[in-house]
Amino acid sequence: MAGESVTLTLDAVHSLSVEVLTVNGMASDHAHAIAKVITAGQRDECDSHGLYRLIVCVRTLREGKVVPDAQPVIEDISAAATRVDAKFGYSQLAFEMGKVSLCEKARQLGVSVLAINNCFHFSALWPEVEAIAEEGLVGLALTPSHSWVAPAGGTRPVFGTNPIAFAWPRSGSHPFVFDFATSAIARGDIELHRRSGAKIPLGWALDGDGNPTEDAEKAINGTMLTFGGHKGSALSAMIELLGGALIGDMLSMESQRFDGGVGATPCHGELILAFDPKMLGGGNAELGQQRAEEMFGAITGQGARLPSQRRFDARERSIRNGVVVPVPLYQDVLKLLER
Ligand code: NDP
Ligand code: PYC
Repeated sequence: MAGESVTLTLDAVHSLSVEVLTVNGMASDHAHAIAKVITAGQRDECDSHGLYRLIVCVRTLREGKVVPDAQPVIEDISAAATRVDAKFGYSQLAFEMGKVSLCEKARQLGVSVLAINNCFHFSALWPEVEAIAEEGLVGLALTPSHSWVAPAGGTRPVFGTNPIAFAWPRSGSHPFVFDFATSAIARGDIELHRRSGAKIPLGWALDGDGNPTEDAEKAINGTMLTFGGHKGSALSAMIELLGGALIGDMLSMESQRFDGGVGATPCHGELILAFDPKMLGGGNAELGQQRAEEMFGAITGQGARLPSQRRFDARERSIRNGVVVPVPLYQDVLKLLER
């Protein structure tokens, strides 16, 4: 342990995550699936969705909210659509099960949709769209959360932090991936500011009286804002509709009520789409790839960076050197081993 941080190997992050979850009652298959995305988050230096998430997962377990050994049930809705009922377990196993059918159907039909219902969802979406891109398919994923975010022009929460993620496969390099909350920032990031006592930038949130705030504690107890004003607000509403109303699942406001003030992981649905460039490319998918590469080159050629490049660089570093975890967070995670 050096100074304010501790360095852990990726194997150590994974084993610690599995141990924390199983000691707190999570079934082994779920614990391993969750540990995999937590390790990936920590590895890619996505601090708001790495080891920190164990704290909320354990609260969700201890409060008896999540079904720790839920067995997802897969349903073939139509030629193009698959549903997985997560049965009020965490989302990761449901995604792993549904992905197989999602990808098979996209290859048969050009496009396919996966609806996951009744899942507790805490993770970043890029692991899912990257997994679809690894299959040579284009991926799009979105999900509601808890209603923490005001619509543009309002001051009361309606929307979740509602992330949307996209991946485009590229030969010989990482896929093109973006993944962002439609709030100005993920709530997890504000929680990390609160933990460290750091100020937040204006534009992220309002305090309880509806005034702009730089205080993370006031932001947590107030209202978050969308990114890009009315544009983020409309996208966020779309995510409520596609990831909730369309697929027969709860909106963020309902997820919040379902939580009953416990502060558990949000519980709702998720919508994931896959597109097959070979099927949709008009007989010349290669040309589509060349066009995409020309655009990526025009972006990076002027010194701008592609989304996810920071993450991919962090991934290489972490695989080589392990991950650096602040001591207070490491200690809080170790405390979760005590029942
Ligand atoms: P950020 O604002 O940190 O990043 C959003 C995206 O923009 C990333 O793909 C990032 O790539 C990219 N990006 C950032 N800066 C630049 C730049 N200068 N040029 C080009 N691209 C850039 O993310 P958010 O705070 O909005 O979200 C963080 C995570 O939280 C997401 O993974 C999201 O899925 C997750 N989340 C999950 C929720 C859930 O309910 N499950 C709810 C809300 C958020 P890079 O990573 O390389 O910087
Ligand atoms: O960081 O906004 C967030 C978040 C919500 C659910 C999981 N992460």
